[in-house]
Amino acid sequence: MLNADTTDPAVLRELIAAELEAARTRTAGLTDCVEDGELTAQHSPLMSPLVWDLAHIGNQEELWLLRNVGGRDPMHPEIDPLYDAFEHPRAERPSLPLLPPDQARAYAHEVRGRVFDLLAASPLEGAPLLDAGFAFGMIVQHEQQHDETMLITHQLRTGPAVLTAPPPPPAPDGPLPAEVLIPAGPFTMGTDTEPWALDNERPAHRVDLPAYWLDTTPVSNAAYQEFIADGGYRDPRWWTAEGWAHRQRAGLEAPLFWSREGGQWLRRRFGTVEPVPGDEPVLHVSWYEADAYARWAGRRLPTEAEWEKAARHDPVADRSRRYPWGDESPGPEHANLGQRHLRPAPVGGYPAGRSPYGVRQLIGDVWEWTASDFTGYPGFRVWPYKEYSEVFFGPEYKVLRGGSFAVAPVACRGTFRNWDYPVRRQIFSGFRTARDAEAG
Ligand code: AVJ
Ligand code: FE
Repeated sequence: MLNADTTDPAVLRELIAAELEAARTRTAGLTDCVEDGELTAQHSPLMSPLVWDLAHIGNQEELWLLRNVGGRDPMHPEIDPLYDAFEHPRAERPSLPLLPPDQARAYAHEVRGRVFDLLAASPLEGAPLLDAGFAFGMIVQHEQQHDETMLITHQLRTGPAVLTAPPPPPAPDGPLPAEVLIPAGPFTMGTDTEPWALDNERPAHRVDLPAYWLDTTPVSNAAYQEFIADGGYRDPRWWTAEGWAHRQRAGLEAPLFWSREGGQWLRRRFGTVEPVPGDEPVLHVSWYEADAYARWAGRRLPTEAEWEKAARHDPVADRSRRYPWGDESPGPEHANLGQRHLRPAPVGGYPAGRSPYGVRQLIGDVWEWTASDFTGYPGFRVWPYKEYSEVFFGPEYKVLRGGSFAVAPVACRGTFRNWDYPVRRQIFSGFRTARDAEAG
């Protein structure tokens, strides 16, 4: 995978081609496994029909690579508004005159063929969109992000299972300390050097934090069940005012996809109903639920700065690294990424992926809710368009960190920031908790 040392254009071209292929193979896997009727249906008002994502992937690729980088004319200007995410909210998309599945596939395929011609002829330098292949990297990440979105649609879909994957590895060693101390001091948050980092990850800046304790692993289903059993969903003491109002209005009683049968918690996972595994990170909780659990536990959610320091700071060299384990691109020994598995790995897994402070599973498994609102870093500059990040800045969105089992390595790093409304829980979201270290 790309790092800041990849400067040879021939190497960069091969790497981009491989990432484009990998994204398209994944897209095909998510859309070829169901009948056309399931591609055009809306499985949840929260999501687009799968066929919308498919053509939107092609349309964004045409817009950024063929038109903006390559200077080509629009292929089908009349379809642009259909696939502009800001023109039509998701709930409306099934009623639009969308390209049917065969035409959506053919369009994305035709765009891709022309993109490979463009890539072969591109110097991959000499313009901001071209340097280090940035626009190609942005489009690769965009497709992978929509692949995660489509996997969420698969999770919301009812009916028999169509996706399969082997289970993730078990946690190899004995009980770990519940939390680790991160000593007080400054660290570098964000990046100026990660070639394909998006605008909201920039610029690098120093942040000084007081000492804090952070959970060694994400919160498990077993721990979360104690919160439920202790009446956590019935006690407004643990909830913010908005969180409690939402809990009541939405009738929340457990994570999304959970059901109770004969004293046992079950969950539906990609079409299979199974007992909730106690040792896995809790999944499909809203920010409000995560925040309430933390308060019940006498703790709080970490800020995103606390999350990033634990994930990136090397206290010996006093520098920030790309990943918890170092600068090396993620391998299967480091993290549960890329939809290799269709579930998070048991808590305490991936010892090779731990951070210098001993924190595990920061990358992969579950997106981790943080206490932080989504805002621009000091010195933020829109790049290359304000609709990626800036239009979402503000207190309505909470930041999630670290990526889930559904995130591709190319779209995940220690600086990567995701965001969503605090009510959302169809996403692959979990959390870990923190507390202040006593002064002195
Ligand atoms: C960064 C995951 C919040 O899916 O809404 C996709 C990514 N932006 N197309 C989203 C994105 C434009 C975005 N998230
Ligand atoms: Fe998009």
